[in-house]
Amino acid sequence: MSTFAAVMTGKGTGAISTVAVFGDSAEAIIKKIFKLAGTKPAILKAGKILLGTISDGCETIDHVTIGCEGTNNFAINCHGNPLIVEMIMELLQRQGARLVTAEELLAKTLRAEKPIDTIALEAQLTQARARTIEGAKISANQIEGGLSKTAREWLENIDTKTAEQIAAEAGQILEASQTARLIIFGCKAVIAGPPNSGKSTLLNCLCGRQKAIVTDIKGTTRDWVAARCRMETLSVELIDTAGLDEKLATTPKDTIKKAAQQKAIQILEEADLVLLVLDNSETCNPLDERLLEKIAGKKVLTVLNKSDLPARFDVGKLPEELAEMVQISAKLGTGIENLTEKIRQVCGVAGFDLKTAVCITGRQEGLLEQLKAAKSREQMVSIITELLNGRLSV
Ligand SMILES: Nc1nc2c(ncn2[C@@H]2O[C@H](COP(=O)(O)OP(=O)(O)OP(=O)(O)O)[C@@H](O)[C@H]2O)c(=O)[nH]1
Ligand SMILES: [Mg+2]
Repeated sequence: MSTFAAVMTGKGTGAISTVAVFGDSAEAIIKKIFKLAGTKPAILKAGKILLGTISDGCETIDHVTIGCEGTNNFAINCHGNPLIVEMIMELLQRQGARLVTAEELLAKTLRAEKPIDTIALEAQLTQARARTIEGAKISANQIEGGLSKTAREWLENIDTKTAEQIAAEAGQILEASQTARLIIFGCKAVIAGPPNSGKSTLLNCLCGRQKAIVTDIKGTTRDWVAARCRMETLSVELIDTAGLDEKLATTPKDTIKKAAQQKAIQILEEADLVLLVLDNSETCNPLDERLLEKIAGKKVLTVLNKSDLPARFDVGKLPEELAEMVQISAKLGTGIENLTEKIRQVCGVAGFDLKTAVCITGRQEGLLEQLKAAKSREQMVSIITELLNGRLSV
């Protein structure tokens, strides 16, 4: 093993940043670049926190504390200016440390502490990136239980279980994983619909501030506007898009409106959930063909807005796939609690058991897909072994 260094704190300016140094020569490198405050030489004993300076030759880079976390395992806590962090990283590199990502370094330290399977390692790393506490819990539950336990049980019982049984269990895990991923990594909800239906008003209402411009002019929103909000266990990135109207998309000369239309359609492709906002006070809510095409097969919730105005829209005309509906007035803020509850239901997160075995990385999902299709026991053993001991993908 060689020596590795990584910035463990987030990008940008903060009060402090932490740089981890781990590996064979970590102690030797720290001894070269760190000078203890006072006159005594530094004794880098595990469990100690030392105050001093990091220097490049006779030039002081920063006043820091060094956490001696274990043998050849140190945390340099420096000031949070990215320029200072960059100088320390460059110095460490010149001293022979290999610069890696925080995840890679964490994986190396965890593996050095005790033998750990790849699923458990991926779960520990994902835990740090979860957007909600519940998401962090789902990840934590995969370490000893969850997918890690299921995979070990599959191997133990490989002679008694049929390929069909394992395929069915893998299928269930893959299905639950879709919901788990929304809780762990958050949900991208695109607000779409015809012009003037109240999409921007809804965005502002859900995120609690005037983020998007609202006017009574059709085609107000051009570029998309995004805001993040919490709906209990769900962290939702809301994206307000330009009102979709086939006429606007084909208007000659109006390049900006055309571009806005294209962007809105493109954003729909990335949506985990589509909030289709319609105007209850209009007899006609034109449903753009491109919109219907893009939302086919997606989670869709129809939001019938402007419920404070007399009802003119005949909801019976809507196609079957848009029947899941909730009525609100984004302007008055009525029906919003019901809407957020419906969003959680449509996403399947309401009542989700955090102990369920799930995949939390693309690597795991890919292997479970292969397992579903595996025919022989040898194939199944090889896939499950890869699942437990393969290369890390986080
Ligand atoms: N009465 C009533 N008016 C609303 C409601 N929601 C939005 N409006 C009004 O409808 C008009 C259009 O609202 P926007 O939020 O800009 O609509 P939009 O869908 O974003 O429009 P585009 O960006 O042009 O596609 C504004 O005058 C809003 O004040 C509502 O619940 N009730
Ligand atoms: Mg708008």
